[in-house]
Amino acid sequence: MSVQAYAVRDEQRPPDNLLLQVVQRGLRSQPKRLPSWLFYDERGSALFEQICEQPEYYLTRAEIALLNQHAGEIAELLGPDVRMVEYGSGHAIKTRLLLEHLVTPVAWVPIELSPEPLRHSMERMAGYFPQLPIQPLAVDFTRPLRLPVPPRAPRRTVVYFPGSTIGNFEERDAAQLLRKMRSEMGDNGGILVGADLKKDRATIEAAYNDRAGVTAQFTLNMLTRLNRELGCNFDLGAFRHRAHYNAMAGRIETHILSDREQRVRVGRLQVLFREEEAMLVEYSCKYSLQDFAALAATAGLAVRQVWFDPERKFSLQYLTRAA
Ligand code: AVI
Repeated sequence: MSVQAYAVRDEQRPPDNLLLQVVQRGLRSQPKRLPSWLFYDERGSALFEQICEQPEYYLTRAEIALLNQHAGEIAELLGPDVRMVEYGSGHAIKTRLLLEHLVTPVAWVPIELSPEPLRHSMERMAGYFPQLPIQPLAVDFTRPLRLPVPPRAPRRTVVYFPGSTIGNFEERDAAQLLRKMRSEMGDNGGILVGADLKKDRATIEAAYNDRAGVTAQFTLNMLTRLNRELGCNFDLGAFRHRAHYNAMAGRIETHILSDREQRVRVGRLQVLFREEEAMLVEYSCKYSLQDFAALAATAGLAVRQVWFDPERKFSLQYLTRAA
């Protein structure tokens, strides 16, 4: 394994009181909203893995099917001596499928805020690719990055952002993130980004309302986390999950609904929830090819190639600098 000095850098971790500030601000705003990154504590991350296995959640299976079919072609387009910078530390299967086909990759740079998941994916990947230099970064990928110096000069830096996580950002933030990737990849680089496609409402809504109730648990776990980490007193039995497809906006909007009027302690703040009041916790945007090309264009990028899974539910898009 060639993990550079096991260098998990965490100098960009948020200060301890950030969580309270973020939550208080979100619950003071009208309508109430909380950021979706709050889902991902240890239990939330485990629940997300379970979501990916639910029969209704087609995204992960589609993306893997896509890579099974096209990874060779993708690697050919990217060429040899690629430095792969991955936003999010990577689902073992997806990253592995790509890396398996890359010719003499220069390094894999997984970026993940939490050191533990980062360490796990590094260890897994180092097991599969003992010769591959791994240069992990434990930082928030939405912030400006200082990429580690590669072990040799890459022909191209490719930012890999799988899983349709781009869809969890509002349009303006998604464009800003793409702009940031554009500057990180340099003139000759590219971005390989997963984007879930628009399709019939029933298929999309089922994916976020699985029958086993795993997504509902995942959503409500955010409140459990706030109770534990901030000493809040959310009554878990008095809130529920709702995921609705807003076809006009092209996105799933996930809310936590209050079953009754109630007050909740958040630090020194007492927050009033009215009966049926909805708190927004996540957008999951779905794109047409035109939507995504337009988004890329606002970030100075052009779509060079798009691959689909056999059922055309999901896309992987390769973006480079617009001429
Ligand atoms: C991580 N992200 C792409 C998932 C999605 O589909 O928006 C998160 C998720 N939320 C509920 N189910 C899955």
